[in-house]
Amino acid sequence: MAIFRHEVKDGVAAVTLDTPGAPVNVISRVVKDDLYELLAELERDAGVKAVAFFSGKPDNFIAGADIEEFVQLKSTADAEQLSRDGQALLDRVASFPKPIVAGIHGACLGGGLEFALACSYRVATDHPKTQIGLPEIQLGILPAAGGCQRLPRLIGARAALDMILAGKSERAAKAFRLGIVDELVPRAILPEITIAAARRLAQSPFHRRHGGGVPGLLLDGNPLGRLLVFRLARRQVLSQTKGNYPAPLAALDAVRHGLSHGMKEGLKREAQLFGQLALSDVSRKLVQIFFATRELKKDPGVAGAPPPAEVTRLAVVGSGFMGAGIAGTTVVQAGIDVRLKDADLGRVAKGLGAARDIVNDRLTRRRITKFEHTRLVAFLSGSDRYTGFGRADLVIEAVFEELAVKQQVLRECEEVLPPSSVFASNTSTIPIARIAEASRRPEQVIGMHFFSPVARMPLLEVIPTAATAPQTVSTAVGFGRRLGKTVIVVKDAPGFWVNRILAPYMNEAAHLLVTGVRPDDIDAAMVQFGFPVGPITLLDEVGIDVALHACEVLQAAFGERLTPPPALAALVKDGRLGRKAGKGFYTYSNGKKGGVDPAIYPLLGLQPNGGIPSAEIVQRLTYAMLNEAARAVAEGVVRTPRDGDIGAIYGFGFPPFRGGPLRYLDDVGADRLYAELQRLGERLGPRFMPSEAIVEHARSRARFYP
Ligand code: 3H9
Repeated sequence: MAIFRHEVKDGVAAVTLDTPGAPVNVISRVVKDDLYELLAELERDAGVKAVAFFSGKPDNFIAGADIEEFVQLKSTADAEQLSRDGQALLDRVASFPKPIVAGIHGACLGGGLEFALACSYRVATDHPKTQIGLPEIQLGILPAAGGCQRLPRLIGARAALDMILAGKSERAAKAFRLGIVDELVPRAILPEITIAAARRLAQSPFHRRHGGGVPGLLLDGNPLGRLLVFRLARRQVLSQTKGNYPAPLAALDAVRHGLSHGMKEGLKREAQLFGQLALSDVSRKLVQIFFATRELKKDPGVAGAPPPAEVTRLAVVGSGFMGAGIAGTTVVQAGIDVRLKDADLGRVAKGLGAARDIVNDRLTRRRITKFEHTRLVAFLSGSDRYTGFGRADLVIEAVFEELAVKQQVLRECEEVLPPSSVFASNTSTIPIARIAEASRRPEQVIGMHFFSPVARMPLLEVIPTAATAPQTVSTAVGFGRRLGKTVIVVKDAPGFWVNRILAPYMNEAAHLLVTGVRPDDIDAAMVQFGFPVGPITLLDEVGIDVALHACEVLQAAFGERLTPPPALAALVKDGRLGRKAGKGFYTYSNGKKGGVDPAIYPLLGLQPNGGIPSAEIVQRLTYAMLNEAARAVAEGVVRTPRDGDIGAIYGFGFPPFRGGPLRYLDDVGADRLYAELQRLGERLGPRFMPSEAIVEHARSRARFYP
């Protein structure tokens, strides 16, 4: 079957790209070859005066260059050539003697947008599925089929750098405002308007409007303004990436070089830089994450599971921060009825308000229309009784973290739920099997551990017990995915995966604190390592009381190595619970975090000292985590190292460019880790002693990723 098909009508060739058997269109070698052939044919055909270009995929225009091809690149020269080939093809498109108009609906990303930029004109649908962007930076590369040259020329350097360096995609309306898209239309009339534009351009090629707006013109128009734009962008990149990601700096270089030395030189620089980046360790790691995430999207969570049961109505017990977050996220993402229950109507009202805030936020960000907002809000309802639970396919409890309370809720739910429905607990500390002991149908009981804030955190841990039925697993996994979460299925063991490996890391941060290392020094070291926030800030965000409770649970399960330093309890006793209390390790004023609060020192009974080198902070914290991670993998807490790495990246922001803790462990080397842990253990205590798993890995020279 052909990749391209076309028909000519009244001088316009309407071309459709539809890669047979593929879920999305990507620009692969075959697509490139066929496009050359097609263009030659259209050029020869005197009956063709203009071209209108569409995708045959329902919600995808072109998802970019084929990422599968990057993995096979063996040398920087090959990679540079791949970029040059892409640039040559798009040169052909840009200099085609007849106008080419792109009719865009769905994702138009990376090489897909670069193709559209090479066209003479772009019409896009105003549909939410139409997302336009250059996400290459997220793969550790840069737009290398002319994107670093054409986008700034179209919309100005400032706006182009905003898009390229963030790697974020934009809605079509924003792309229209920026000047990337020339016309914004409802989906139903995309073909007509695109064809009409092609016909118009064939008669008169002058149509352009300049993008970038007034600030764009002022800044881009003169060399001094441009210098300022680049200087600011560089500063911002360095402050965000701490120099850990080479791609944004390379993209800056490619854009700047092109604007200073002309398109031809810019393209050359772009290709050279792509050559270096595509083979870099950082890019390889980020591409591995792309593939791992994609595999997880298709993984039912348990081998041979029946398809998930359909969830058309969710019930949530407990309308606190988590319960409300789950309710609001469900409404926004899945658009189904959600019933929220709590002990009294005051709490229910508060929870419904918080859930509604999540829907409101979508409206404020213009992700939904006012009409959709009204429709979604109507899905939310609440009660202080179990009314409405009789029709719930899934109930998620997010009540107080106490076994007896949770078991009581489970019993009450089972009185009213239909026989087929699934009961899930959002506990982070209680074994699911213990909760299920109160159930009459434990095969339908499971853990669904969301992270806070639910609307923003991308990970969900699903925790079956030995008694959980496979379909209960696939239902929980499928539902989590509908909420837009990346889902890992983990073992019902204390702390599950994320908190289990986070605990020794946080604990070690606390040990450093109580020896007088400054909180901001600890945070700065870990942010420089690549975490989005440091562990002490994280303690303040999570709540020092919550973190301490989680540590105590793990200490009860695993003993001494996870014992938190006793001094932390003094902070909790003082009501110093973190951001939510307006005071923690740091000061907070009007919701804004300030500096370290000196009041913590007398509470901890110490004076800050000169501290220790940041390399040592990093080593102690990360090695404590790696030791525990290896142990948990050996115990089967995660099904694969892939799940473990993705869980750590999406669960608490383990630096993606390091590939996750297990890939990082492979990079450090089990033998080196073993030796260093022994050294730390002798100096700092048995909590550092290498786990059996590390001993075994070091002995057999095993790797998590062979
Ligand atoms: C680039 O363009 C570089 C150029 O500047 C220059 C080069 C010289 N390649 O996510 P989904 C697959 S870099 C290969 O489940 P959704 C995906 O793996 C590229 N495969 O669907 C999956 O396969 P499978 C810049 C790709 O609706 C299937 O399509 N572009 C690619 O949730 C469905 O994907 C990007 O970084 C690709 N480029 O989301 C965009 N894209 O079914 C990356 C998708 O076998 N892609 N696949 O598992 C995305 O962000 C999302 O896939 C998209 C659709 C939003 C498009």
